[in-house]
Amino acid sequence: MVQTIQGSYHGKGLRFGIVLSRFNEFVAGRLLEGALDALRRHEVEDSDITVVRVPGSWEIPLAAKRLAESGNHDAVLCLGVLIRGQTPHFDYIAAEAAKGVAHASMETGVPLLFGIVTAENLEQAIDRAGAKSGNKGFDAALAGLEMANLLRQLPGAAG
Ligand code: DLZ
Repeated sequence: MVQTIQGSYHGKGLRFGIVLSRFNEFVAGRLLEGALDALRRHEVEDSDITVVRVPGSWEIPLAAKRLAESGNHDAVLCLGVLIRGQTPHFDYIAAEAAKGVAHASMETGVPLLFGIVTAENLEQAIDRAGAKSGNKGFDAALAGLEMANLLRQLPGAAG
């Protein structure tokens, strides 16, 4: 008999951190709305959600790591919007943000979810923040719920 372990989407009693980049705030704000909508629909209490705002996506990993290290969050959602411009900035920031979030998650053992939109232009970014292509904030929150519940069942879980 195959044993399959997977996380549910139950949110009651779970505590979430959200790190939100202020850059491209018009779109980033929609990611936050999407994430909060998903968490609330799954019975996460507002009092169990902490939102931390940082200047840009470059700063997300450090703030997310601090939240993860605090031991006060079952998962941390990393939300930001990177739009390719005329300079190589985009590639540097996107690569380091992705690496940084992955690293911090592995180091702390806390699920850090990658909800940073990387888009070629504003239209693509808007599409991924609640228009044509879903909402990456909502998706990150669902993944966070699932991972938080999954980790409770895997070896090494506290309690
Ligand atoms: C500088 C910069 C640029 C050009 N573009 C973006 C972007 O599209 N999305 C984003 O989240 N942040 C951007 N930033 C800001 C950097 O992430 C960072 O905040 C600054 O370089 C200061 O360290």
